[in-house]
Amino acid sequence: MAKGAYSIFSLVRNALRYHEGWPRAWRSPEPQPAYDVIIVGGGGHGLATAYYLAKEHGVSNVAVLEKGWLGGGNTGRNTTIIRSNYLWDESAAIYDKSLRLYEGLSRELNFNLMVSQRGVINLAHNLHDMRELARRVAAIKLNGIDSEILAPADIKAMVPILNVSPEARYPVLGASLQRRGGTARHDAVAWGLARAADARGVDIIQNCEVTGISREGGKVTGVETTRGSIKAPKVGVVVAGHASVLAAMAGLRLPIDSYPLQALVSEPLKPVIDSVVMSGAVHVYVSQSDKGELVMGASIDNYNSYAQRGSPHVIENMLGATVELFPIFSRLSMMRQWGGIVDVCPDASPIVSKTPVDGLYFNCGWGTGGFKATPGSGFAFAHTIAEDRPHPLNAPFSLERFTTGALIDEHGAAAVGH
Ligand code: FAD
Ligand code: PYC
Repeated sequence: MAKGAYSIFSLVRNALRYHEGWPRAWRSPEPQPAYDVIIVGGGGHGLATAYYLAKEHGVSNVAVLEKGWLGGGNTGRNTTIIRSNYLWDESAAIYDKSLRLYEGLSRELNFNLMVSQRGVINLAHNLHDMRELARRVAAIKLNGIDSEILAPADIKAMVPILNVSPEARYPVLGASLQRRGGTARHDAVAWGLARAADARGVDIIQNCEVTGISREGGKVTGVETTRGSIKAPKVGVVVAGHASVLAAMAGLRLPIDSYPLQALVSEPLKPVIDSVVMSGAVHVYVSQSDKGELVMGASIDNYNSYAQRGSPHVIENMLGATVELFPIFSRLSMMRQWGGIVDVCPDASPIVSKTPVDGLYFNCGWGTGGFKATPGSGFAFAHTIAEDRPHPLNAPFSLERFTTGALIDEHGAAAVGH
């Protein structure tokens, strides 16, 4: 029977059983005493790393240890925007690899990630923005990535509810557009990767917090957890906003600052916007989910914190700017607000790297923009761990760049205020 027909049959059968009896998408094993590789962090990047370790390198004696639930960190808290419109060649390579992987991932995982390439529009509000935008579009195109410049009339045609009047408080002078950019359903990404990694033999262990990183003679030997000691000659740490905490467990200090980043969703509306609109200058990004809710986010709160909340004044300012740009939102009610802790490097680029401890690898620093990088990051990090050397995609993102000075400044491409 064709797979599609089987899925429909299964859906109907389970609906008639009041949705009781669905098989689990992944096992819930007890931790084993030892593995070939331990991945700390069950977000999208950790799960993608485990999936590609098994798929690309035949390394499946792997445990993913997650202190809470899968995708409960930034993976399940982000605003789901995917794109690859980055300025520098190094970033373009890894983010576009990721976008290309996303384009085929629902089919590969046989799991609907709801990838929607509806176009990402980045607004320019002043002359400086326009000059910067022209430079970026040219650089992006030189890397073979789709990018174009829109005039206000083109933007209005794509987003009729946007106020492009020259009288507006934040006048829209133009925009860049990446048509291949869009959104993907964040928790589906975690679940699809988890199911596929589990099917290849990876143990996914939730409610298992890593409390220590064990070392002997400069080599990693395993981890201490709330469920006991687990040995492994290789440990990959992928814990986003908690990277510095885990690094300290191994006696390392990372050039990372952790900040809250907030997002919120509105009550559901009929379809009003069918692309993603971002404004780095006024700190607003908006898209509409399939349920009709507007999904919006702000810039980071500008103080360090591990509290997944954030300050009201940040979203108050962001909503003020949103209403200036989209006057029809003025009487809309917001339903939910939350925060995630993002890990920001001085150059707003990630760290995907070996460390001075043999067998210990870190993948972090994706800051406000790592959801789009999930498959690409996992692909490159799996190679780094399996081969004990970086993949060409992540070689520029090693820890050494902070001593050599070969920084990759992507503050502008982050498109979210830092
Ligand atoms: P996470 O999903 O945070 O996973 C790390 C996991 O590690 C967590 O589940 C955590 O519980 C676990 N962990 C931590 N400490 C331990 C420990 N000691 N032991 C075991 N487990 C531990 N990016 C985009 O590209 N597009 C967007 O639209 C976008 N919007 C965002 C909006 C918001 C509000 C936020 C907060 C972030 C946004 N991002 C966006 C950034 C993106 O969400 C992250 O860069 C990305 O999801 C990081 O994935 P991860 O797997 O590395 O981290
Ligand atoms: O990187 O596209 C992005 C993004 C959008 C919202 C937060 N980060």
